[in-house]
Amino acid sequence: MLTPVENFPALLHEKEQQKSLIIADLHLGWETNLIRKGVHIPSQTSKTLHKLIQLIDKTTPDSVIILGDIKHTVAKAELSEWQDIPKFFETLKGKIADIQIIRGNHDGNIAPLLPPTIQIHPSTGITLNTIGLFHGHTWPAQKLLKCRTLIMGHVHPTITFRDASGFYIATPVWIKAEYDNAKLAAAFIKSKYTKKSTQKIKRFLKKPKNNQLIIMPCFNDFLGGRPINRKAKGRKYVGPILRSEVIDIDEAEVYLLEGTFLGTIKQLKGIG
Ligand SMILES: [Mn+2]
Repeated sequence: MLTPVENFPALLHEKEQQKSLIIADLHLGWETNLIRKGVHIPSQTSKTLHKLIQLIDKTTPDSVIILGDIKHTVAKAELSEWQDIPKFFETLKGKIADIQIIRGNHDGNIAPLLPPTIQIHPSTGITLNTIGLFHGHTWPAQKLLKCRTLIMGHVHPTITFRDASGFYIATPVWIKAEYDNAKLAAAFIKSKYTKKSTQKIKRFLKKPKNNQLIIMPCFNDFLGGRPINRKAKGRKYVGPILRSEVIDIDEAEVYLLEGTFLGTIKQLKGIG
């Protein structure tokens, strides 16, 4: 069973008494990027940690799985990240033993910052029963094609509203889209053609199935996102799955973190 945790950008997966908490896009250390621009904001890492601990206390999971972008700076680790990130995970480890990380595009050199007991998986993802978990900036691994549900981060979806007096409100949202498994397999073959993988994938092409893709809201409260209802003309969606047009993004459903269904992306376009 897969359920969103009310008022949190998190999913809880339960099977045979095993509970896994799934979150995405921590972007720890984003504040340091502003220092170069002359803006000094005290580290916000402890607030993100506090929120995660609150969430763990509420849901009592056996494991935590983070779908990438633990840190914010892409290639190397900034000095403050060398202090903040190890501290973050040492505290988290005291709360929960099983912590698993799927690498995001911001997670170059993340390993030395983490306690050795934390498992690091490639960005192409892992499977959890019938669910596939990956970051989203690259194609998922071939084994994820057989999953009924795919869950990714990377996009940081938000929705913006503008009222009559010109005020803007932006809020993080969930996106749930249906996709045809056969179309996804076809796009996968086109993107990374190898004879070996094609043989194995061909059976997916014969069995079109309606599966679902869930795009997770960003866990970090302070970071903005991409307003999905304000896509500028000519600007492409992020990540190869959304760009492949396997997913009819206009028909994707949008939900607030407290659970309210807002409408499809097509219906929400133009209100921001
Ligand atoms: Mn990312």
